[in-house]
Amino acid sequence: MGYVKDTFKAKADAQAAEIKQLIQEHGDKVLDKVTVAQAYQGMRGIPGLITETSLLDSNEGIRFRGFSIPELRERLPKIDGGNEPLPEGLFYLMLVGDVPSKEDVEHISATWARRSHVPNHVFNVIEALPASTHPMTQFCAAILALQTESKFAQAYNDGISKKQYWDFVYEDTMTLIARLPRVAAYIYRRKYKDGKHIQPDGMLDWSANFAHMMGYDDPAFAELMRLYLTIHADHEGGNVSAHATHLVGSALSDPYLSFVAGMTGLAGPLHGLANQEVIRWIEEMQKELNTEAPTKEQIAEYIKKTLSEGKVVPGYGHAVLRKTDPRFTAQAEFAKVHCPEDPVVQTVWNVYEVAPPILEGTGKIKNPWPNVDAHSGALLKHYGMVEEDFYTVLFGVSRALGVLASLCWDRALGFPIERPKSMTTEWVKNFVAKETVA
Ligand code: HAX
Repeated sequence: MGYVKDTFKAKADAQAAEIKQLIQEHGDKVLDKVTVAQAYQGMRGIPGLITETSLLDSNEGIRFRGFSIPELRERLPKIDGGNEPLPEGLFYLMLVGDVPSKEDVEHISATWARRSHVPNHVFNVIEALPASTHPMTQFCAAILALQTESKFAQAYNDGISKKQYWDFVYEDTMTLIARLPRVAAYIYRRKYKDGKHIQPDGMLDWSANFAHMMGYDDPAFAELMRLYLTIHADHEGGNVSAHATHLVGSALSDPYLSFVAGMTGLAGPLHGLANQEVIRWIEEMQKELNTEAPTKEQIAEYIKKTLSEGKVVPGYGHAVLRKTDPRFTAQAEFAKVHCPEDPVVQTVWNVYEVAPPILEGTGKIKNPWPNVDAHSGALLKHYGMVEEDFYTVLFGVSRALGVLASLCWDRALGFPIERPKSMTTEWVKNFVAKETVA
C-alpha cells in the first residue's frame, strides 16, 4: 500500500472506533426536530448526514477540515514561485485530515500522473455523441465509460469482505481523479478546437497539465486552475453533487457510478450549471444594452427585469450561505491582481454592488449575496476560455476531489445504505390534525 493510503486507513480506523463509541453512548440523543416546512422545502437545515471533509457555516462559508479558504491559500503547498494552493494538497487534507507537506503533494501529483492513461473506448464513447452534445452530458457519458475500469466493481463481483470495501474505493478514487482532466480536456478540444488534441505532460502538476491539455499554457491560467480546482472541490455533504454521490455510493455502486450521479446533479442550473448561466446572463445584458460595460444603473434595471420575468439572477443566493461566498471573494482577489481592468470582471464587481439590495428588496430571497458561480466565468473568459457551456465540466473535475474523498470515508467508516423516511401529504395532514388535538 502507498503511504497516503496507509495513513488514511489508520485515521479512518481511529475515527470508526470513536464513532462507534459516540453511537453507543449518545445514539439516542436528538440532534434537531424536523418541521413540516422542512419536509416540503428541500430538507433545509435538517442535520442528517455525516461528511468529514468540510463544514459550511452560513455566515463564514466553507472550512475544509477546519481551514478557511484564506487559510488554505496560505498553508497548502504551492509550486515553486507560485501563489495558489495545489489542489492535490487539498485532496490530501480532506482525505487524511492533516495539512500535507510538499512531499505529500508531490506524491499525489506523481500518483495521478502515473494513473492518468484513459482507455481508448472512453474516447470512442465521447466520439459517438454528436459534437453539439452539452459538455456535461459528454463528461457524464465518459465517466460511465470509464467504469469498465472499476476495481471495486470487479472485487465486489469476486466476493470481497465488507472490511475491504474502502481499499478498492480508494483505488478507484485515485484512478478516476487521475483520468478526469484528460477526459475533460478531450471533450473541450473535440467540441471547440476542431478535435486537435494535446497530449498530457507528465512533468506538470494536475492543474497545469489539465490547462496544458486544454491548450492554455499561460502560467497565470495554470495558477487560476490551481485556485479554481481547489475552491470548487467540496461544500460539505448536503449539496446536490455531494449528496447524490454519497447516496448512490451507499448502495455500493462503485465510485464511477456514484460520481456520475453527482455530476448529473451538478449539471443543473440551480447548482453547478449556474457558472455557465452567469456568463450567459451577462452577455445577454451586454447585447440588449448594446454595451460591453453597462453602468450600475443599467445593471440594476436589468436585474429587476430578470426578476419580473420570473427568472433567477444566476450566481446569487444559496441554500445555506447567508453572506458573500468566500469562494467569490478568493476569485475577486485573484482578479484584482491579474485582470482588474477586464470589462467582464468589472461588470461582475458592479453586479455585486447593485444586486444584493434589489434581491433583498424582494423580501423572499434568503441570501442576496453572490455564490462561487458569480465570478468564475469572468476569469475564464479573461484568459480566452469563452465557451461557457464548458465551465461546469471544470467545476466537476474539481468536485471529484471532495466527493470522492468523502466516498472513501463512507466506506472506511462502514456507513450503511441511505434510506430516509418519506411521507405522503395525507400522512402529514393526519399527523398535524392529531398534534392540534393534543
Ligand atoms: N434570483 C431570483 N430569485 C431567487 C434567487 C435569485 N438568485 N435566489 C432565490 N430566489 C428565489 C427562489 O427561487 C424562491 O422563489 P419562490 O419562493 O418563488 O420559489 C425564493 O427566492 C426563496 O428561495 P431561497 O430560500 O432564498 O433559496 P433556495 O434555498 O430555495 O435556493 C438557490 C437556493 C441557490 C437554488 C437559489 O438562490 C437560486 O436559484 N440562485 C440562482 C442560481 C444559482 O446561482 N445557483 C448556484 C448556487 C450555488 C451552487 O450550488 N453552485 O454550484
